[in-house]
Amino acid sequence: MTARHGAPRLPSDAGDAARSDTQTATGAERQDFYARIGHLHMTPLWAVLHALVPPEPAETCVPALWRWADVQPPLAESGTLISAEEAIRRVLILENPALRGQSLITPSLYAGLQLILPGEIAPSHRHTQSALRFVVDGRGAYTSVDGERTTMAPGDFIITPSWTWHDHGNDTFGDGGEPVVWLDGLDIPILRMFGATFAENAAQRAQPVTRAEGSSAARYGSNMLPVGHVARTRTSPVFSYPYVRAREALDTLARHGEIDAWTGVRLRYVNPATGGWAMPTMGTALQLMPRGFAGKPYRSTDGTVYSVVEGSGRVEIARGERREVFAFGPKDHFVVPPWSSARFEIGADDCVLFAFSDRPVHEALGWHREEFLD
Ligand code: GTQ
Repeated sequence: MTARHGAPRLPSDAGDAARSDTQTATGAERQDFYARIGHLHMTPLWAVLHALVPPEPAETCVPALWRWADVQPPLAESGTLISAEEAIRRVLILENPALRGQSLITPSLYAGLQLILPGEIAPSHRHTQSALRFVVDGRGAYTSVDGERTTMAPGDFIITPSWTWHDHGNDTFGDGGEPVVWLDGLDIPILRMFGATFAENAAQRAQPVTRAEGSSAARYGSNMLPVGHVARTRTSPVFSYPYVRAREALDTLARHGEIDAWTGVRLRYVNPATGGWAMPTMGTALQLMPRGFAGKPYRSTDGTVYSVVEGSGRVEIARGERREVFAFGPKDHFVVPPWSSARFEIGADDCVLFAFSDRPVHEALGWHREEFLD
């Protein structure tokens, strides 16, 4: 900075300029200046500072509910419109009403409902995005990850780690064959933001099965690890977390009365090799709230997607003056935006919810915040 120009005296925001006792330019002069620096692809910070650095998170999306009764018929209809083979992935994306056309359920998360019919194969591919599956309806479909199949049952949580080959199929036939629907959660927006999206199709439609079903569960998911195991990634080597076991754990804790006033009984899915979240970018949890539970409001910086497994209730989602109440039941999905509070009231049966968010990212980078409100 030369003496001729002097030290810059920038008002902290546009409003301060009026109070300044030195200079300043007229509105027209400023507009002219902005236009001139605009040609240099520059813009004044003071015009946008308040929006860039707000006192608390701006509202970037809205609460939304997808009722199974509304969603199931078009999902079934999609099965008559296109095959899994042609679609590659036959998914109806859950789009936040405030973010239509962007394949976003929150600014950082993607969610969709995927349908596989008996006899179908969704062909093998891999991508840098991580995916989670949470089985919503039907049983008997499978997903193959790196040569090992996992058969799906309602409430199972299954992981597709970044850059692993995966195909989905459903070889249940005849009377026993069922359409299977699961919730897909992917970190698509996060990788998009970082410019790190890569994908590849496999040569074969379905990858060869190279390991017996249950191998990963035996090796990593039995509260034991192979001696000498070294975690090479942050993703859990247990790629299927069956509902029966998770449900039993919640039930035992609930019966012993360990009910948190905000969340009931809430357990997170863990990577046994690190103790961390099961996936590096998406945190997953299963939550039981007993019948009649009337919870207190909770909010956190991680916008959260819920899949209702059992029971029914109401959730009040609030942010400032905005307040919305959704009545929900089994197989419904809803989203709680970042920094909106959620308060649950549970009906006549115990309620189980699956939840996922980008909390591991917030925690890893040191900016996660949560509030337990009254
Ligand atoms: O199953 O691989 O919902 O690649 C979106 C992108 C599912 C998948 C989605 C995908 C997949």
